[in-house]
Amino acid sequence: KGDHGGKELQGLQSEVAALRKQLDDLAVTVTKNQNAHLFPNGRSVGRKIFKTDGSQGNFEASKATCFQAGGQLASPRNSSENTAIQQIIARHNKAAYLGINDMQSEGTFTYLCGDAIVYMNWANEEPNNAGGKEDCVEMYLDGKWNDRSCTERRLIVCEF
Ligand code: 293
Ligand code: CA
Repeated sequence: KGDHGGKELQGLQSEVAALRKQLDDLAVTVTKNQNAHLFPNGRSVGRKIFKTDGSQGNFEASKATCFQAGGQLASPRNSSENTAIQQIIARHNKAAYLGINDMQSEGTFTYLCGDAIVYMNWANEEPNNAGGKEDCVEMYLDGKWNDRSCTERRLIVCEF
């Protein structure tokens, strides 16, 4: 057999080196594309991406728009995600609905999947269910939350 095995090892080693180079190139390309598509209306937090298309709609329209885009309404699960959404809406000077509501059970706020919320950032005295008809949640420009009627017109911010 001689050094047949040695040649095979050499071949594999150069193949691994070539793949490593391809992976490095791919990482550069992905980062560049990420930066391009986040500019200027998106933000990334960990593996989550928040983005607006600049359009507006009521809660159901906003929810549908995000779903059709392959995402869902922005649903902040911690303060970093909340800040990312806040930066987007501040830039557009317009509050946005979150993917959170208490339609199912008054006073119990859940994500669209039905799970109870794990993070909240209510404004003072909220949620107050004003007029007995505030089942949706909007984020103000300062990042604080207010329960609100689902029929207002708000900036559409999705997460992916
Ligand atoms: C009431 C009292 C206000 C508050 C408002 C919102 C409506 O009008 O202080 O800002 O409700 O909670 O969603
Ligand atoms: Ca309210």
